[in-house]
Amino acid sequence: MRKLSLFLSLSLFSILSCDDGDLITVEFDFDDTFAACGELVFYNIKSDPYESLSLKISSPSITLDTLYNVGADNTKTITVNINETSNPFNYRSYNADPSDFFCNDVPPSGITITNDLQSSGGVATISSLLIEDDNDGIPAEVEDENLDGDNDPSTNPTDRDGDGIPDYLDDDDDGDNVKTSSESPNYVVGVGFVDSLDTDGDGIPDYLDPDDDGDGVLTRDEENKSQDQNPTNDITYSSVGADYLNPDVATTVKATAYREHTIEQSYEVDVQLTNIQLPGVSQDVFELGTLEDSSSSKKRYVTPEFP
Ligand SMILES: [Ca+2]
Ligand SMILES: [Ca+2]
Ligand SMILES: [Ca+2]
Ligand SMILES: [Ca+2]
Repeated sequence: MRKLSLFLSLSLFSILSCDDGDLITVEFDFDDTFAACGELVFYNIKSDPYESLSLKISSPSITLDTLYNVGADNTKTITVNINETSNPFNYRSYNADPSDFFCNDVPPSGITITNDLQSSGGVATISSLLIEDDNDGIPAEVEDENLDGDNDPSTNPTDRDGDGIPDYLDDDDDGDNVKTSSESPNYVVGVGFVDSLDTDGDGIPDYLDPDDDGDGVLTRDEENKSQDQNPTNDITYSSVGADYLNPDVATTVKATAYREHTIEQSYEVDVQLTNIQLPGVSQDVFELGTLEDSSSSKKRYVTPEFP
């Protein structure tokens, strides 16, 4: 939890005193995540005591989907002018838990606002960042050979199977139609790769080896039983297992396509307030925090063009 602080003048609150003349510090103890609802309210609530910070944005052009619609660099920044009519920012205190106060058409009974301060101005800067990952168990920075030395997997990206999807987003890194997560790369955070599966013992781990059993037939072309771009269900000898891991079965039934790839998307939306003007408050920069909302996790699906 990060503590958010406002400097309030003695004329408004007489809670703490300090040596800086007429300024005092009040710590609100709000969490560094906030919620969203409607079109569009951001709010951060806390208990003990019951308080909220909220920013309403009344612009049809600004919705959560707008904020997720990032540019080619996976970022977006929007600024909103805070005012007392269409885009109000409020600090409120309550006599009871305000959890149901926001996002309800019918205001809950039994909750009374005991103090309501509204900013007469200021600017809200909303910053969006999209982070994508293949969720294959290997961290993005480990999947990139970093040939350009900038530690950014997205620049000059490594693409070892040449399917057009960089390895850090590719859930089938060797393009053999067996997902990396099913090829036992065995990456342990803080340790590295531990006994990555290498079926044919050629020094190339299965997740990067297009011919896992070393029988001369590409794994993706060991489609002997069902031609469904899935070598894991082609089993001639049940006592041995899948043909792509059995060097004694070397029959070529060519794959005709890549499998669909899934790319996980995570949107981070941060709101920073500058020059807010609550009565008696003087604070240049104020972090509302990071949005916590189920809509910020998405997926996209890509099926690379087959060679
Ligand atoms: Ca990968
Ligand atoms: Ca694979
Ligand atoms: Ca191998
Ligand atoms: Ca093979």
